[in-house]
Amino acid sequence: MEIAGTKLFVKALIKEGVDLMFGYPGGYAIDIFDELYRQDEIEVILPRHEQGLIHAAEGYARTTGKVGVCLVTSGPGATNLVTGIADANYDSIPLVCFTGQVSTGLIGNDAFQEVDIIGITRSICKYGVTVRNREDLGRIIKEAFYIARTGKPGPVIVDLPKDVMLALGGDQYPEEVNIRGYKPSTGVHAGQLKRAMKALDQAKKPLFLIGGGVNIAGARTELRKLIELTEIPVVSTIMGRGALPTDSPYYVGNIGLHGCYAANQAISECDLLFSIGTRFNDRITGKISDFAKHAKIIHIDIDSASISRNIIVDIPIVADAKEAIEKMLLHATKRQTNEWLEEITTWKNGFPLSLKTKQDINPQRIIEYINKTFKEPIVVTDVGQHQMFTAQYLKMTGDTRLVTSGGLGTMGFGFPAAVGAKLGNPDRTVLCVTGDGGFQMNIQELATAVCNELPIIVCIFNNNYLGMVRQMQQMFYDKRYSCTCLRYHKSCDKNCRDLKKACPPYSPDFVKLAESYGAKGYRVWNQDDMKLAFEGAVHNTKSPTIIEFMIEKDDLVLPIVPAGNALNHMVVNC
Ligand SMILES: Cc1ncc(C[n+]2csc(CCOP(=O)(O)OP(=O)(O)O)c2C)c(N)n1
Repeated sequence: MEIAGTKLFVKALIKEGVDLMFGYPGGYAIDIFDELYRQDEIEVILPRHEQGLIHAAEGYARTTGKVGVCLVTSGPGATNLVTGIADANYDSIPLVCFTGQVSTGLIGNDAFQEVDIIGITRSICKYGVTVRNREDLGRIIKEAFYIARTGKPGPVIVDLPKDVMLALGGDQYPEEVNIRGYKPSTGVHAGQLKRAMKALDQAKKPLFLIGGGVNIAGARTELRKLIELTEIPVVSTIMGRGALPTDSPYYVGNIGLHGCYAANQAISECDLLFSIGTRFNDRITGKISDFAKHAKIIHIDIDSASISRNIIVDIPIVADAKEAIEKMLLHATKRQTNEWLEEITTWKNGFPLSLKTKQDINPQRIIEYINKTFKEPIVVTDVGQHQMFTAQYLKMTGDTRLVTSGGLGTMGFGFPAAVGAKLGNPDRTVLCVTGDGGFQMNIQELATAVCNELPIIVCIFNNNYLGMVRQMQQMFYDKRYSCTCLRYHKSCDKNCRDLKKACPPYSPDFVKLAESYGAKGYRVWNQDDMKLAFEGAVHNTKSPTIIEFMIEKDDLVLPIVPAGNALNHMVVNC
């Protein structure tokens, strides 16, 4: 039987198990939306901006393990996805993004709303293709889902010209894929694993470094077993947080630019670094020549291209983290790590994480309240100081999740990603920790959250500044606060260096703004307000609650490794 491309599209999505997707229509996607209108199996969520849409798809994918599906129109609809595509690519998030396109005969003609989205995104996605013939449609969609979710997951873009979608063709959707040149590796090289385990046995100061790959592979249980068995200490990247509970006696902390003292010190002093599922990006290595300089390095990663790219390793193993850890469990033995653990404890006790602030209400207290109140929440952050505070203080036990833009560091990610996370996890508490800057980047998604009755608790850390950049200016640019004050008015002194000056309030008023969308809003100045606001939020089960925390304007995220320095050259106090 011959059916239109649009009909095959819907059939394909159903076959792929898609029950929820994110869409924003337009002239070159209208026929597909028309087809989606006629069916009941796939729910289509309408965010208010395509950037919000793709971050929502990311939040959904990051918290459900399913592929996030986007459908937008051509031209501006497609270009509005670009930041999210890059974001998903860096953090290895499986997405299939369908973009409308002008008819094949018009491609290359500078037609209305035509952009070469495949060309634009070539360097920031796992795979991208324009479907030029109706007969290729089913195969390409099948391949797109397969590529997005296998190997190192990532975003795939499928560009759908209007005439292809309207053309009639076969109704078959393939059952299997066979892609020449794409064979995601499976299996673990036994010889390499043996070498790695031998090195682990010989080390006096062994250390595991856990990256996001462990969480993506769903290898938490296996990792937890491995650490209990070996008693080897663990440091993590932010993306690897939660793989081991933060209250485990073997968990040291995050490493990197804003890593904790003991973790950065442990990297610098260990004699064997066993890293799993991280690509050693510059934010975690600091000065490369000094990174783990006393250590033999073992690296397990699913992506062969990330091995020895930034850090030259001694024993490379290309493998899925879960499979590799399962194999390690067969050979692992308890290690004598007491002395090494004691050394680490001395660093931990000597330089615990703390925030020097006199204010009653501050980031640390807020996160501690969250730790105390919510059982295994999903905490989604935006990007900035609040993100680092969350990464430092959030307790991760059980299935608590931290969802954050790790690789690209995308402001505006947090709130829409929380929308996607809540849609994918209706029964779990979803909190979004964001800044007054970042929240304003995708504030329009309040409408999406209200319309879909999503009771997300949004905690805005309002310091009136683009705090993370302001911190760098304060510490390293002699307090020249160029373009970081969100209260700046054209009548202001351009050279103002007074962070705490009493200035007229900025706009918007977040409480009124929440109310204008049909959400709830609270402003919090002290701990009593905080308690009331959170209690109110818990009872508000049909719409988001915005809690605006009025925090200090000059708080600093410490420690910090100043640019170009080795990890053990941290500024701990200011
Ligand atoms: C899209 C985007 N633009 C700019 C930046 C650079 N940047 C990183 S953090 C930050 C400040 C964030 O300010 P805010 O959202 O208020 O959070 P805070 O740091 O104050 O907690 C900026 C501008 C970025 N990461 N992403």
